[in-house]
This record gives sequence, C-alpha cells and structure tokens, in this order.
Amino acid sequence: MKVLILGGDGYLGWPTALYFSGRGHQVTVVDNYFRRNASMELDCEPLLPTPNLVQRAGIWGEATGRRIEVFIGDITNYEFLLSVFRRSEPETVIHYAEQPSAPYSMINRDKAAFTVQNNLISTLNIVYAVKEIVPDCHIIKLGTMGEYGTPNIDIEEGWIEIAYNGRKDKFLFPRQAGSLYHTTKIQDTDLLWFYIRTWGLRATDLMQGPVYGIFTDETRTDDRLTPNFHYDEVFGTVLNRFIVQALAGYPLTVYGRGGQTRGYLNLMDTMQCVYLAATKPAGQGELRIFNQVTEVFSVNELAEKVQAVGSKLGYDVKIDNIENPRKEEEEHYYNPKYTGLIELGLKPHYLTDDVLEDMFRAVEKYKDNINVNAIFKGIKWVR
Ligand code: USQ
Repeated sequence: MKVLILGGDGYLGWPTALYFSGRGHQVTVVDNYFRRNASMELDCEPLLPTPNLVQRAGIWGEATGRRIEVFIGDITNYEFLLSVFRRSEPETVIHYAEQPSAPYSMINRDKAAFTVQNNLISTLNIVYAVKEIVPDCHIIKLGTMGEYGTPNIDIEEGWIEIAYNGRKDKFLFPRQAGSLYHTTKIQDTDLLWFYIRTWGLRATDLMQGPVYGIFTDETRTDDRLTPNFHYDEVFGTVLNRFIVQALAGYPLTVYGRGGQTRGYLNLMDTMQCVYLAATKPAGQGELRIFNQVTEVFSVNELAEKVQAVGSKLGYDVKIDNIENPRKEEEEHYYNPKYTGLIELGLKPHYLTDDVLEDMFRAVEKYKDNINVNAIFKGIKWVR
C-alpha cells in the first residue's frame, strides 16, 4: 500500500511511519516541524533529543533497508500538498498534521488563530487534494474523544439514531468540546462529513483518547528512533507527565478534584488501530467513526497507579491536587462505547503495573534531561 503520513515527525506520526514501513508498505512522510519549533519557543522540548525527520528516516533505512520518503513543508500550502500527492499517489492518507495541544490553543489569540487556521485548512486541503489527484484514496483522520466532551449520557461511536416526534434519523453524536483545540477537531469532522456527502469520498475518523507510552516494537532497538516524548504541560499527555514527575520528585499535578475521566490507550495500540483502519478501509461515500480507547480512568486513578508503582521502585511519589487551570467537569458521568476497533481485530495492551514499570525504567535513563520548569506553567482557560 502507498501510505502518506502527514505530521510524520510527531509522537504518533513517526512510529506510525515505522509501523507501516516495517510491514512492507511504501511510506511517505510530511512535516513542517511545527511541534519542534513551538517546543523550542516555549522551552518545553522532549525528554530525549530526536534527530530530525530526514536523519531519522536515514537511520531507519540503514537498519532495515526500507526507504521512507520525506518532505518538509506546510500542508496548509495547497500547492505544496498537491506536489506531494502527485509524487506519492497515496492509497491511504493519514492526517496527524494538526496542532494537537489543548493548552497551546488556549495560550492567547494568536495561538488560537494558528490552531484554527492550521487544523481546518490542512483538513480542507487534504479533501481537495484527494478529490483532485486520488479520489479513491482512504482518508484516516485523527479525531479526539474530546469532541464529545463529557455528556451525561452514554457516548456512541460517532453516530446516534434519534427518534423525535414519531420520526427517526441518524446524526453525528452531539459534540461539545472543552478547549479551542478540541473544537477545531469537531469542525474537522464536520468538514470531512460535508465533503463525503457531497463528493462521495471515504474516510475513517478515529476519536482517540490521551495516549501514553514511549516505545513501539520498531523504535525500541535504537534510541535515535524513539518518538518524541513530551512531559510538559503543553505537549505532554497526563500519564507520560506523571511518570516524569514521579521520577523528578515533583508532586503529581492532579488538576482540581481529579475525577476527570477519559478513555486512554497505549501508543502501541494507536499503531494497531491506524493500521487496522488502513487495511480494512471505509467504503466509498462513508464516514466511519471509531472511538479509539482501550480503558477508562480518572486522573486520580492514574495518579494512584503511578504512586504505587513508583514506591515499589523506591520513589517517594506525592500527589498534589492543584487548582485546575482548565475549565472542565471534575466529577461526571462517562461511559463511551469502544467496541468497533476490537471487532476489527485490535488486541489491546492494557495499563498494567509492568507497563508502568517499563515506562519508569525507560524515563529513568534520561532523568538528568528533565527540565522541571517545563512541568507546570499554568496555562489558564479563563483569565
Ligand atoms: N490533567 C491533570 N493533570 C495534568 C495534565 C492533565 O489532571 O498534569 C487532566 C486534564 O485536566 C484532563 C486529563 O488530565 O482532564 C487529560 O489531559 P491530557 O493533557 O492528557 O489530554 P488532553 O489535553 O485532553 O489532550 C490529549 C492530546 C490531544 C487528544 C486528547 C484526547 O494532547 O491531542 O486529542 O488527549 S481526549 O482527552 O480524549 O480529548
């Protein structure tokens, strides 16, 4: 399969490239180094410095004999994106090229505007490029569970049938996000659905929860291939942050009461899910939606797990319920469905003590790199 991965330098994009390449597919990656540049600007670089995308593709090529083609550029530039599509003629395009951070989108007006512009125009450009160059191409877009917010009813996988005044119809599940970033993902889904209805394209929208983990099978062998691992407030997801905090002797930053509940998954399961979606694609004219999570936890439960495993390993891990910089429910109902990907063949890697211990051991090696100033900056939703 010819696969085009947009955002191929990212925490998810890079290991996805290796996952497909390692299985013999022809992979092209594109990135504009937004996250590298923004993390330099905000002094929150990843735990391990990673070679740039061209260098990493070279390291992978030497180790495996498999070639990953790299383009550095911005896909909100339509001419650039078209040239990549013409050159790679993808059968599957995977869209990770969004500004992915909720806190980043809440820093100020400029960063909010960047998030809107980047996320919506990139999605629009992909839709146009597919229509123009490869109309059969399957679009896989990373959505987010955050599109649904935390409704007081069960969350379906993307669609809900509504009976009203004696009639029935199927709609996208109601969505009400908790940050500007998450709101742009709702708008993305709507854009995609509009063009699927209008032009008959096909897409899978993967509503993913926060991801944790450092390695995948392909990246374990060489540190230089490690996905960028962020633990800072802007780009780090909560469990990755807690592991680093535990090792740095920094009390775990539970926001507010800590009853915020989300669906989580291991980085290795993101690879599996995206691969399953690509190899078992949506039909023409279909917007297929999966909830991409494997387990549900509250922030308190995650903190307690990290504390327990940390103390087993000899660390004195403290938990601190700090004032919540975000505006979100801290105690709420949360019951998402997530059976679609299991039915497609997903074999989850659950969050066991062994998995946590493995993460502790991996981060421990780079403990001296931890920049304590990056852990908490207090980006507030309401100022
Ligand atoms: N949280 C804490 N303490 C922290 C960091 C986070 O209590 O130090 C809480 C947050 O308030 C939130 C939960 O943990 O309630 C998850 O936060 P997160 O930073 O791990 O995740 P989030 O900002 O929602 O965003 C991440 C990814 C994003 C993806 C999303 C999936 O960065 O790209 O879309 O997870 S979801 O959360 O399901 O919307």
